Parts: sequence; structure tokens; C-alpha cells
Amino acid sequence: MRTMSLIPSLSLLLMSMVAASYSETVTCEDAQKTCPAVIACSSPGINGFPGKDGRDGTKGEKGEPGQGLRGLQGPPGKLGPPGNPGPSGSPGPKGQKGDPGNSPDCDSSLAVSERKALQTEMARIKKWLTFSLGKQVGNKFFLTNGEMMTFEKVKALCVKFQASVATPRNAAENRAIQNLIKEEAFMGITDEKTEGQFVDLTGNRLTYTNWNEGEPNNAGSDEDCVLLLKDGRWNDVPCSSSHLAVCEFPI
Ligand SMILES: [Ca+2]
Ligand SMILES: [Ca+2]
Repeated sequence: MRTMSLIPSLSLLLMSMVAASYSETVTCEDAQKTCPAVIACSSPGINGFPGKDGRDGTKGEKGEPGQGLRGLQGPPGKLGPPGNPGPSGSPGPKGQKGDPGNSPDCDSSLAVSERKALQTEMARIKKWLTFSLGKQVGNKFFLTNGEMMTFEKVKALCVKFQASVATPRNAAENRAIQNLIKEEAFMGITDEKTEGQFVDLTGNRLTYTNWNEGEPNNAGSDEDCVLLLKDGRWNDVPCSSSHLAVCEFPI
């Protein structure tokens, strides 16, 4: 029963295949009759590779600017590091001379009158001092405070008053000091550095001396300072002894 049912199905399948084949043959032959070109009556071929790119075309015209809003300018960037200093420029031309100043404090006539008044006052004071205490010879002014002290203290006292220990350079100065003092006074002369070689306090050799007879004798091997005696003669004595202080002031 089952075999009998398959037979009509196979027959139908064979009939349909023959019919399909016949249909294709008729269609191709009909095409050959109607088209002047030769058409192969076979199965279609596989597509080939794409052909080469063609040459570039001519450049087109510039297009119109695009439409749309332009963006806003952004904020300025950070400050960059300072650059190296440049070379110095050439000096500029000399400027014109300025106008004279007009300050009343700089009035030259006033300064001159004040200076004259001061000079007059100074001269009056010097005369008073000379009359009461000091002696002036040439450009020197000898003064004493009347005190007795060691040579080191005399030096310090005179320096304190911007002066130096009295040092007679000639007979006139020696006499001025002699007339000033009532006691024996130290002079700015020593042989502390080299025994027997007396020099002034700047280290210069003496060009004037007025030694007493038998002096300098360096008595006790300890006499390196010099006294002006009441009669104007000189004697070397110990620097540690105390005698009158006399200073000389430049005029
Ligand atoms: Ca001596
Ligand atoms: Ca002596």
C-alpha cells in the first residue's frame, strides 16, 4: 500500500522537471530570434574585478563661506616667563642746562654773611682762650687743662679734643709752651721704639732739640718720655710719671 502511493508522486516530479527544461529552451531560442546581438545560451559568468580609478578631475571653484555663527574669542592665555634682558642701549644726547635753583636755603649771600659772623665769633673765642690759658705761635695754639697725668693719659686727652701732645718745632714754639706752663710738662717726643733715638708721635726724627745739660741720660734705663722744664730745657723722664698735660691745636 505504501509503495503504491509513492509512484504517482515520482511521476509528477519527472513531468515537472521536463516541463521546466523545455520552458528555458524556448525562452533562449526566442531571444536569439528577436535580438541582433549574439546571446550565449549558457549559464551567466562571475563578476570581474573593479577597473582602475580614473584621472583626477579639474579643481572646482571655491565654495561659499559656511553659514552659522562664528565662535567667541577665548580668554587670553597665561603670562609667559620673562625673556632675557636685552643689550644696553647707546647713551642718549646730553640734555640742556637746567635753570638755576630758587631755594631760599641756598642763598649764597646769606651763607657768606653767616660764615663771616662765625669766623668773627671764633676769633673772639680764641683771643679769650689765649688771654686766659693758651699761647698761639704761627698756626699752632697751645692749651693746658692744668692737670697732672701720665704720658699715655696726656696722649688720650689730646686725641679726645682732636689735638696732639705739644711738640715744639723751633725756639718760638718752645718759648710759647714755656710761658704757658707753671709746672714741668710732657712733650710729644719719645725714644720708646729705639733707645736714644727720639722721635715725634708720627715717628719722624727731630729737627729741633733743647736738651738740658747731661740729658738725655736714660736714668735707670727707664726714661723714654721728655719734659719741658720751667727754664725751657728738656729732660728725659719715665713715661709712667705724672706731669702737666699740654696739647697743641692746629688753627
Ligand atoms: Ca730712653
Ligand atoms: Ca733724664
